Amino acid sequence: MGLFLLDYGAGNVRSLANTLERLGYEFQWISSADDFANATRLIFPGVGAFKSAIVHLQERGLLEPLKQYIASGRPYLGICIGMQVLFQSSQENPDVAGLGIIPADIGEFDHSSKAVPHMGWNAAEPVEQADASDRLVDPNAHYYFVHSFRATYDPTNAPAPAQWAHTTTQYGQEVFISSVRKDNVFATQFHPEKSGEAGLRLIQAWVQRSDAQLTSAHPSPRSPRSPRPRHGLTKRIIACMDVRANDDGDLVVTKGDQYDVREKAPPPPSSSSSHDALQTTTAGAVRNLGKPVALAARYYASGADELCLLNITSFRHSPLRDQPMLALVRAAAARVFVPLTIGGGIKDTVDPDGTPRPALEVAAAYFRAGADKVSVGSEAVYAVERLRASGKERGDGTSAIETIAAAYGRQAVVVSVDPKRVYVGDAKAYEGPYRDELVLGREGSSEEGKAWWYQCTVSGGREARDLSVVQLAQGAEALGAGEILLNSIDRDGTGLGFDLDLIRLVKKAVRIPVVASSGAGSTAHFTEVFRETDVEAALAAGIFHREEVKISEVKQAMVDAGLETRTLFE
Ligand code: 1PR
Repeated sequence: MGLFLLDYGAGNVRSLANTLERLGYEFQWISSADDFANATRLIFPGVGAFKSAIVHLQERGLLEPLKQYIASGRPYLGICIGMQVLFQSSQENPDVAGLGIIPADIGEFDHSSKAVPHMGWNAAEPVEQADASDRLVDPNAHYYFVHSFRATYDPTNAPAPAQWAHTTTQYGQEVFISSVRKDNVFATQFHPEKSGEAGLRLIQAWVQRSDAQLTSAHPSPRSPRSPRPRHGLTKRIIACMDVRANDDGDLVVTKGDQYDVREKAPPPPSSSSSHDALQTTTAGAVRNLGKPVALAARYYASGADELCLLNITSFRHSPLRDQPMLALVRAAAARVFVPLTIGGGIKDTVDPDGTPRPALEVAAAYFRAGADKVSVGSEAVYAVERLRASGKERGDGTSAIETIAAAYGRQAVVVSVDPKRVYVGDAKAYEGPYRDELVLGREGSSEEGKAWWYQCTVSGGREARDLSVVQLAQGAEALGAGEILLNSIDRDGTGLGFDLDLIRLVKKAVRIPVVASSGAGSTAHFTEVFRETDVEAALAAGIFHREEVKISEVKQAMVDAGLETRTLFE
């Protein structure tokens, strides 16, 4: 079988390649127009911007051959941008034309009442009356979406694109086309290669079916779908691994208490419950909670919706020289089929021989290794400081956030924030610049009568900056970040629960999704953060590493609390 992948040079095609390898399929890359002649099945995965996909195809002379391939009737699977390019145009880049196979335009999600991008796991409901054996998309599963633009599903006013709809999905009060299927064309707005076992099943079914089985029957009439009161986007649970070299130079998963990752006390009794958890027991040594790839595989198997690997000491040197970290990302990406965020050291650096290494190049190395998103920490603080000093609303296009978002799309850029509380004494007497951001301790709590603001830090909390968390979050959003990973130095490793005041403050300040992090100590802390704030995801580290709480237990508690949740049996 001539299975080919079309790579347009942006985004993480490694994920799809890993998926096909895991399923045992051989494939080749389309590297020139001539390769289309040998293709009997073609997959076009895409992330990033509509324009960059079209322009890359044009520049490499692949646009016309792609159109001809599709017109020839051979099977085509498009993913995300690989679906959007089938349309006439996109509001994202109105100056470029799409392939025009589907007679409609892609528009932008309405930001006014929900976070955009639409990021996370959502359901895909079939619109055709096909029998189950003909379906490629499982109506009982959730799939991973990440996009800001969508094709509206509206059979009454736009019947032509609706005829293509295979499934629809609801985000906020908008119903959009989440997969299309007609003749030899099948394409998904979601990422099956990042959708866990459900996604693997979908790709396997598409590759295995014969051409005749893949060709859809004559389309049936489409009925309108009214939005339901609640959409199906689930609350995400993220397992985070802070990675650094231990004193022997091996990369290990470590975990701090308020960012201090060294053993303090005399050795604890040997209470390790996992063969992965190799507790180092020497006071002063870097805490060792296990091997990164083994832990990543364990979290994937137990239902984590996303994984995060932070190289917590990479601010000290150039990550491009850090080959063990890149090897680790490659190995993890080959074993986990949910989104992977990689952070640490994403900034402009200079090699010892004087060669400049822009942040974009560092990020590109992580994407090539298998990252789906990169997380920018210290560098985001400096970029927002520069933006504020310039007095302008927009950056000059040179920051790490801007350059990476321009090349890979804003959904690929997470800004990791490390704030710390600064207590100010009497709130009424406070005359500093953060008056509007002061949080007052709640009545009846141990903090009643206290007031504080949240100060940003860099270099893993080592240096405090003259910038508040609200200023940082808003500045990062203005520069083009797609998500905020909101840590709390005060709560990190304490098990006291998420800092709800901090989360509410930041959530109110931005429209992009926010991930609550730091302090989870029980399943109740997850249900609490989702009920008490409208945060999109919650992240934990220590309790998962030490197996005090399992991800499956968190998911069960969420189901019991009536929260939209992706469960493991999918
Ligand atoms: O500044 O771009 O090089 O990025 C460095 C990254 O490393 C930042 O994302 C920063 O948050 C992280 N980092 C740096 N030093 C530490 C440290 O611990 N000494 N870890 C560190 C941050 C916080 C979370 C943690 C949650 C949940 N770790 O990642 O996983 O607090 O923990 P819990 O559930 O156990 O409470 P750059």
